Amino acid sequence: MSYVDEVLEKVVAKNPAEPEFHQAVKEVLESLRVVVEANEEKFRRDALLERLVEPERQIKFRVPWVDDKGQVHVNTGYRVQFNSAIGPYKGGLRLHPSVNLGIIKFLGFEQIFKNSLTGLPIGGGKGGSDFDPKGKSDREVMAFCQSFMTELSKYIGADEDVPAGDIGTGAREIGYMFGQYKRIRGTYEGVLTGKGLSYGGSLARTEATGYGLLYLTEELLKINGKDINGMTAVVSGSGNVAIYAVEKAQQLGAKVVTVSDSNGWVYDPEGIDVEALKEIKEVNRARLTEYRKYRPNSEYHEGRGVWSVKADLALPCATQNELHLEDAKQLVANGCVAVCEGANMPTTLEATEYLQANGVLFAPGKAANAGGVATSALEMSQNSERLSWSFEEVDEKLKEIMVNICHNMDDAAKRYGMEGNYVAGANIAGFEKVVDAMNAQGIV
Ligand code: NDP
Ligand code: 2IT
Repeated sequence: MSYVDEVLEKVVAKNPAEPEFHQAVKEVLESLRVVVEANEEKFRRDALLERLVEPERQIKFRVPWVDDKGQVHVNTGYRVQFNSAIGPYKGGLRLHPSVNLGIIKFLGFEQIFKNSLTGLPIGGGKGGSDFDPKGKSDREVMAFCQSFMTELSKYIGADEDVPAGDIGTGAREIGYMFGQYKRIRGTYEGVLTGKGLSYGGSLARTEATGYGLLYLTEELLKINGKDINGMTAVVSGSGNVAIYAVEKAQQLGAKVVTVSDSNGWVYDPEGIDVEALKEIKEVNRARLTEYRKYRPNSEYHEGRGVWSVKADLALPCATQNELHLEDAKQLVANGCVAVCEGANMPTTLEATEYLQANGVLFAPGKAANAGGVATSALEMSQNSERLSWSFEEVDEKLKEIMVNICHNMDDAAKRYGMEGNYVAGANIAGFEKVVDAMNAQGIV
């Protein structure tokens, strides 16, 4: 049996009931086959792939907190410190009822290669909890965040592990967590990114993932002889990534006609009103049903449906496995030319294969959404030098990083005879640097 198949079997046997983790590992290892085969003897002897798929450390802890009525709740907290070969662990914290160890491991595994692709010195990690911030008062969210950080603070630090936002974790949660870390550890340090501007945050971090997605998309279209200006786009999600993806897509001349949340989706034939979206989601923390009050000519539909709308460009920006084979077929039938992932692993393996087989340009999340973590690393740099850069300076660096990622994944795919396969290109380019660092540091 080939080394890749052997390790894939072991991962499934050793980590039962973690389908998302299996999926992420399968996608990466399958596309690394050529690289692994070229080094099979050495990699096997060094158990390189076994070390790559086994987190360096997994922390799981109890998070008790009291609601506004005096009732105690218990959630589970996680931090998976996956790989520190190229830098301190770096990656977000997801707060969503669906969170379990397998979800955090898939996200942490993806983060290793994503962080490597940024070219910045950050290792891979991820954390979170099955806590649901939706419908909670600010005080309840604070109570949860303080309890969560009381335990997490034992394992993180500016040079050890630097968490940030993800689904359900935004500026409010990062603020409460930062305050509690400082109070417990007594140090004022860049232990979290995505901080507010008044206490060490970076300009452009809020916009970074969505903007970065569009910088990469624009470049990808350009190297394939296409222009984003004038295209119609469908976006899923209506959170941090989706909002700034819509904003930048519009700035680049595309018309975005959809957004969604977990209850339903909006179709606005005149183009999404991004200021209305910000007010609904960032200020009022409301549902998308509110959108029609701002734009009476738009439609609201319950359930899923974004991928059924005719568009040149599809940008999934909500969550994992939200774009299925049937959706991919509809996109292709409607003449879609590119799918670029703002979320982590939003496209199923079958849908990805179908899109690629039908000539759709497909940029995987670990490349396309790397702008968020890249700008987090820029926030770390600013914290280290105790300076703040201007919006333009950060945005310019972000753009340069995304354009580089685009070319690096394109070049890596070409080097291995897989031109146009950006999944393989991103995985190979990310893997090469991590493996080089792992080899240099011995068996650890
Ligand atoms: P937010 O919490 O700000 O927004 C998430 C959005 O996705 C909401 O509209 C939410 O709807 C929707 N959503 C979440 N879970 C589901 C679900 N199970 N089914 C349907 N819709 C869902 O998160 P972000 O925008 O930060 O994150 C979105 C994606 O981008 C995630 O995959 C995240 O891992 C990834 N990402 C985020 C980065 C960042 O910097 N924030 C960086 C790189 C990737 P609802 O409000 O109804 O739950
Ligand atoms: O998935 C991701 O890259 C993030 N949620 C951002 C991580 C970070 O450390 O900024």
